[in-house]
Amino acid sequence: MKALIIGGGGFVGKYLAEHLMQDRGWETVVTKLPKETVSVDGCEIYNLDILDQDAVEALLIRLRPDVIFHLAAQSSVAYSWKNPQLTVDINIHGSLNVLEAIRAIEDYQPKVLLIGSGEEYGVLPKGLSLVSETTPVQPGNPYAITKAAQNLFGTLYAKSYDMDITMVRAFNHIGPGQAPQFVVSDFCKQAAEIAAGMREPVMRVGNLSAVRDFTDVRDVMRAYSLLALHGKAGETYNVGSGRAISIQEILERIIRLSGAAITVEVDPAKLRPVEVPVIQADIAKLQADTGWMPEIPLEQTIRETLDYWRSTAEN
Ligand code: A2R
Ligand code: GDD
Repeated sequence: MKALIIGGGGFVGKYLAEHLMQDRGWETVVTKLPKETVSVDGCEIYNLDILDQDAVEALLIRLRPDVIFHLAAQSSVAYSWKNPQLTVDINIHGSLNVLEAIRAIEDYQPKVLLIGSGEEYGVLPKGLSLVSETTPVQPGNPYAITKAAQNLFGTLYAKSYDMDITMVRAFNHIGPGQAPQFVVSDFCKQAAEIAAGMREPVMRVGNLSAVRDFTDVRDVMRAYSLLALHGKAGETYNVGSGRAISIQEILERIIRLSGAAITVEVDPAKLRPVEVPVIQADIAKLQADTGWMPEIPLEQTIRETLDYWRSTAEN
């Protein structure tokens, strides 16, 4: 099996490449942006900007992968409020370029995984706490709108052109190496720097009342490869833990694990114009079709993320 990871220069790309090569034994090729560096042993690497459809098509003709994992995105909800145009360009226009490039190649039918988001669901209808794939989407921010659009295009292309596309709605995934603009990484970095005496003992936070569904990135990678093997064409799958936890609780765990005396201050710049209060995945469909179960406890992921930032703070 030959796999191509598009947008592999980010957080998930490295974990996915390692998983596909080491756990699955698949030949794996990664694309990244020219400014990025990717170092995964044994992996072929190409520069690719998904806004250039000709370049996407040329690479696909050259490689003809059996499976394509489309990760490339503007992935920050917070930044999507600041630059909705760029978010639309990359997440909608860029994804369409990938789909159109595949369609333009004769006799080519790869499995495609389009990575969307649990954010697509937005504010839940009253009385509902878990979201399943049939829950109507009501995206509550620009990022979520772009991922909902990507999902609609994927569904449409699978049905209209008989393409083997499976859509994923990934809920919050975390782990060592994630950029510090995301909450667990952000809090762990601040805690590690406070413990190392590099900053005053004040943790700057955003909205602590939000409730989210967190999964270790390594568990999420297993779900992606299982979906590449068993996910149905034209179908959407939630990938999350099925458990929800408040950001307040996450903060308390990180402070406790850091062992430092830390006070907490809300930073108004970290509050978003609108916040979806609760996002929690119903993962019954994923489990029924793939047998996947999350394995890594949240406490372990937080500890390892804190250790990652501790070692960075020491160097
Ligand atoms: O935005 P950058 O400079 O960090 O680069 C991101 C890259 N990317 C692109 N790749 C090709 N052509 C483009 N025009 C383009 N624009 C951005 O996609 C980054 O290296 C990668 C996405 O990685 P992360 O932002 O680290 O996201 P992560 O956590 O790896 O999530 C993977 C997927 C995304 O579709 C998320 O929206 C979803 O999972 O949750
Ligand atoms: N980043 C950040 N920093 N978030 C904070 C903070 C803070 O100081 N304080 C509270 N939060 C809250 C945010 O308001 C949000 O409700 C929650 O923590 C998680 O925020 P992020 O970690 O920034 O992630 P996200 O939920 O906006 O988006 C991530 O998960 C999505 C899937 O649910 C990203 O990885 C997306 O790409 C992904 O689709």
